[in-house]
Amino acid sequence: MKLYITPGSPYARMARIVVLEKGLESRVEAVGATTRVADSPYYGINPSGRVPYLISEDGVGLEESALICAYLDHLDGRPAFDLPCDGQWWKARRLEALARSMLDGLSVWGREILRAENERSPGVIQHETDRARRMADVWERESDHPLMRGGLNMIQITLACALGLEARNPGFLWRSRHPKLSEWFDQIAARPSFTATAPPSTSAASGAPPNSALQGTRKKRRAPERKR
Ligand SMILES: N[C@@H](CCC(=O)N[C@@H](CS)C(=O)NCC(=O)O)C(=O)O
Repeated sequence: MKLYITPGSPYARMARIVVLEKGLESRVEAVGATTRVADSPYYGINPSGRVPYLISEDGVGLEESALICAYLDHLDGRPAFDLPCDGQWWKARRLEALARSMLDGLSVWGREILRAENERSPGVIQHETDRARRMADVWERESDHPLMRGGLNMIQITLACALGLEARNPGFLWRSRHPKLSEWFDQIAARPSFTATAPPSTSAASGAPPNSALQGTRKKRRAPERKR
């Protein structure tokens, strides 16, 4: 099987983590894809141009991190990361949706700061900065949930890949006001599958909200957090 990835993609990281956690390294080859450029040869493989993308054992291409993770997790007939099917199912799906929501917002923010400086939208960056802060508040409360403390599952993988974007976005400073979440993240980030897939940091891009946007609302905002 071939798994198309980029090193900085949190969605591809989810699939890479499942590969490592399930011991599938010998069956899944990670292949670097060139995304977000005109005429990339990768579009001939995956027309959407997104990663992750898995060419499955029977040669069928799969898109979407959740689907790819589930496919890989089920290969041995003993899925480990599925959410519980009992009375906990809706609660688990709710948490998974919250984690996905945070990840999606952070990805929009990350994409924005990778643009050339004169093409970045201060409004988008501010909006995503605020969303990320609110979502970190939610997770500070939810990180005690038994599903977040028990065995590794898709909720935990999704949230940890979202929080791991601190390496890609210097403006994503969530730790100091979220000590429980920070402790939760450090534990999960120490797993070998997480350290092996840690995203490269981007020092060139500034993830901080533009000054003008901060100044316009300064009275309502708390001081920006410092990264530990
Ligand atoms: N919903 C998709 C999102 C995948 C996604 O947006 N991947 C980004 C990288 S983080 C991408 O490939 N972007 C390339 C593009 O937009 O052309 C998933 O869960 O797999």
